[in-house]
Amino acid sequence: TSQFGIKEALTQLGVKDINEGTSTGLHHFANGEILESYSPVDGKLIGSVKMSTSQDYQQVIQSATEAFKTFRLMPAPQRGEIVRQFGEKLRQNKEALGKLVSYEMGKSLQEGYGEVQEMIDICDFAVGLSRQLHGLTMHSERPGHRMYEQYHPMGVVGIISAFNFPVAVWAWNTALAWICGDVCIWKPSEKTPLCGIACQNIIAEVIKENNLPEGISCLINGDYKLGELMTSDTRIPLISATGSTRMGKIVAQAVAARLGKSLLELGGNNAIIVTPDADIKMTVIGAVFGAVGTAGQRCTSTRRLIIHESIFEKVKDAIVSAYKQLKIGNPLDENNHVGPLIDTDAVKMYTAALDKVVEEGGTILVEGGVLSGEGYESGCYVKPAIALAQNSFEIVQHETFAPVLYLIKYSGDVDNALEYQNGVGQGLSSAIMTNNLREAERFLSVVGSDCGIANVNIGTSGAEIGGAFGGEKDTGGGRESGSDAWKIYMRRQTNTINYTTSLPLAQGIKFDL
Ligand code: UN1
Repeated sequence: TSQFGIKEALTQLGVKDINEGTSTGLHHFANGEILESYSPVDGKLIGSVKMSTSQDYQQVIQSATEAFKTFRLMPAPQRGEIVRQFGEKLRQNKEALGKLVSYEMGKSLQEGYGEVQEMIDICDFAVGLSRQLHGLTMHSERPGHRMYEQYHPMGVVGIISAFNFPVAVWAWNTALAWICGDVCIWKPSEKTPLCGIACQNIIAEVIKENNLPEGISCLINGDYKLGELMTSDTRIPLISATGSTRMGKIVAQAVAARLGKSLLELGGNNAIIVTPDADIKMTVIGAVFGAVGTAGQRCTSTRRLIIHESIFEKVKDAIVSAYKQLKIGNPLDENNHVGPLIDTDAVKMYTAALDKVVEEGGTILVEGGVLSGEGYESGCYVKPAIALAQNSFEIVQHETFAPVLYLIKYSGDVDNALEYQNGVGQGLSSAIMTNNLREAERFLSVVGSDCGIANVNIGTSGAEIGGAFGGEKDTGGGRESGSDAWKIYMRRQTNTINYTTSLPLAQGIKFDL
């Protein structure tokens, strides 16, 4: 891997030393066991980090709470300036961080860079937003009264993130939380701890250069037990969690039990509806990237293609032949389209899904399989597969985090396709490929897609940061990133001011003393 400059990237990001036992300092309280990070690219040990104990956790939460006391006093546009500097450092480190993401997580180098680009974009967005944390003013029903609302910083935000976007999801949360005046504690996935250290090193530099308290950005590595400490902690008013629906339900219940707020980004089961009026060439690009990009490990990955029977054969043949062009291999080599899955457990789930779809009566259209031999030593490389299936199959209803695409045939009008599209537990992303205005508008209407994201003539993955990102039903209902997603990071206060010499009551109530 040295030919791809991984060593240099690790050094630049200050991650290399972790392997030699030195702590990053800078707010990384870690006195627990060692967590080793192996690359799915070549199966080699990249480095190891120390996990945080529950005592470490107490120290972290304390310094975060302390940091909040001063950070909340900084004017929002000045907090924006901190985030602007963070975005600048990300630009300087884009190549190194993108490489680390690709090497530790296994996504293609292009996608690794793309992930860092999402971080930079959300910083830019947040900088502008830092001057636009607007509340409304209302006309009071009482004379000589003024009513308005304001948004105040809320406190410590807990971020629990997944392996598949090991750096961007943290940035979507922190960039907004910071301009909102909050401080953050991040527990990254145990599968990508070095990405977490690298990010923490970058922001720690900015914090230091500006003489701000370190507790503004805290990092803790560890397993679900650390997550439990966070979710049950009343000192963390908001928990933002990304991961499986199973995990989200546990988090949601723990946070709700103490009436905290949670922002959940959970599983997807995303479909593209391909109608008789679809542009086939565009459909193939959107569907293939959606299904095999990130080796099918995005929550927005395309899992189902719902194709009209009149064009089924044509679309199927075009997609099957596109799959023949796919190059599977080291994701750091830009000639390859598909890298490895995150680990061998993920490979097992992939294999089990393919067995299951056949067991349920599906037909394999593009054979899957685990690759072995030179270049595939990690055991994490699999062939993207396609199966003809029914929407009602149990396995089709289930989100398998792997490149398995199900083709489903529909007949009649677009409502029948919509029934399939909406006929799953999850509600994250959806798309329709059509040049028919009526079908497109039907898809976007109240009786159309029930997902948080609904696209026309675009695939299901690769959302821009400017929109609110998230989904309904089993996806958890949270919205992150653009639009007004910032509001969840602040507490809203309604203020009524009386500038008269009498005290009229609302609702016309008379109360004379
Ligand atoms: C995820 O998979 O957790 O829309 C997030 C996309 C990316 C984010 C995916 N912007 O595919």
